[in-house]
Amino acid sequence: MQEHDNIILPDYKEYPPEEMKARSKQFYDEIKRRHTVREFSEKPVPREIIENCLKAAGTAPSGANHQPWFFSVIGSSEAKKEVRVHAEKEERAFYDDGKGGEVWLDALKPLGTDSHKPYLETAPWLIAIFAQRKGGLHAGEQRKNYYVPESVGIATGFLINALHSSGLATLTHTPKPMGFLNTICDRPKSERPYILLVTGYPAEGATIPVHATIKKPLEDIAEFIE
Ligand code: IYR
Repeated sequence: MQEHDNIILPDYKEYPPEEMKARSKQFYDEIKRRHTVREFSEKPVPREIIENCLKAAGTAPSGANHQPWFFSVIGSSEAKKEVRVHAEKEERAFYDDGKGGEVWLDALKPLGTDSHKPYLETAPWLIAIFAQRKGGLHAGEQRKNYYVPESVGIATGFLINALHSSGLATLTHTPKPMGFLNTICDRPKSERPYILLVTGYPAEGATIPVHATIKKPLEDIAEFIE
């Protein structure tokens, strides 16, 4: 077996059970206020906030700790417009030219989405999240990465949580295919565009679909085998 070093678990905090109950409830109350938003304000968001949220995302667990993610943060009007033009082209094929298929489009009806994606230009930041098939822990390495979709999914969850906690709204957008993001962001072919995360302040009077407010109750999503 290869040599490895350990250190004492740093920064762990144990709380009394009563405090744990209160903290877990507080976290739930906070995260259940998160809703996907499709109407964004143009109000600028300081880059430092996004940087902190990305640092939080970067602490996520990952296969072999290779951290197989890359975040291209798009803030210029020109680049956002380019993203919108390409995304709407794919969305027109999906919604209007039959690519989505009847069953899928039917499932989306309660959301009321269509091929128009004005928020791709309105929101101050678009975060293109890439999944790296190759990389390793250190810059410049080309080692194989492991559990890539799982790892990037977890990091994306951390990022959404961090943005929400900071007071920002998000939208997980996934135009298909998203290869145009590699070109716009100048990322190599070995990186797969994973999600385009739109973030900013919600527009004044922003609405959400009633459908999105329905969350499955605990007994439908979990069981305890005791
Ligand atoms: N990417 C399209 C379609 C879409 C697909 C699913 I699954 C959604 O939950 C929402 C939308 C769009 O963004 O409109």
